[in-house]
Amino acid sequence: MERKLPPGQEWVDGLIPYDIGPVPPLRLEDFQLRIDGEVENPLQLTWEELLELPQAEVKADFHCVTRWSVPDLRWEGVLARTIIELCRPKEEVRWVLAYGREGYSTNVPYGYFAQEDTILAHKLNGKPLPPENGWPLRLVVPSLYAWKSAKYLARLEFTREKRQGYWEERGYHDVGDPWKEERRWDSRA
Ligand SMILES: Nc1nc2c(c(=O)[nH]1)N[C@H]1C(S)=C(S)[C@@H](COP(=O)(O)O)O[C@H]1N2
Ligand SMILES: [Mo]
Repeated sequence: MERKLPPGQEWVDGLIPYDIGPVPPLRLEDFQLRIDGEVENPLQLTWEELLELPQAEVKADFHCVTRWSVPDLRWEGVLARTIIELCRPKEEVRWVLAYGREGYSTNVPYGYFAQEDTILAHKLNGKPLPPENGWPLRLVVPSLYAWKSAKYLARLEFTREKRQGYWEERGYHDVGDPWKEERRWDSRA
């Protein structure tokens, strides 16, 4: 079977960690995931509560804007669609801001967040997420470049207005679809 590679990408064997800065330590008993913004039912989930939600598995390729792609990563966790059912975003919601506990943020168009393969992952290839890949929880949006997959996930904020995250403020694309090569805001497909 031939595997499709987005334009301008090359296959590599494994993830190459990228971090904007040091990540504060965390004890699982102190873990909190805030889900707020324009939603009918804001949530604050503990680690135990997260694990009690329906669990799912997603197999997907991972595409970094720096031109490497990793095939067939197996993520396990809670689907974004499960989170959407629980928090019930309002009709006007167009964006989801994902925040890491070290201060990272990224804006994800709601339509991509709501894809069936978007997952809040706590396992990678059958093992707990390695520290450098976002332990204990990361967002994975396989349909977008990897900078949209916020590691060390601490909060999801649903908004109607666009607010940019860390890389978007520095010129990267608000959408970031690898099949359209939406690398920087001024990129041409
Ligand atoms: N919290 C957080 N998430 C992040 C980043 C970051 O610096 N902090 N870097 C992003 C970038 S630029 C990429 S390419 C991927 C890399 O994922 P990896 O470190 O698991 O390979 O994580 C994304 N998510
Ligand atoms: Mo990246």
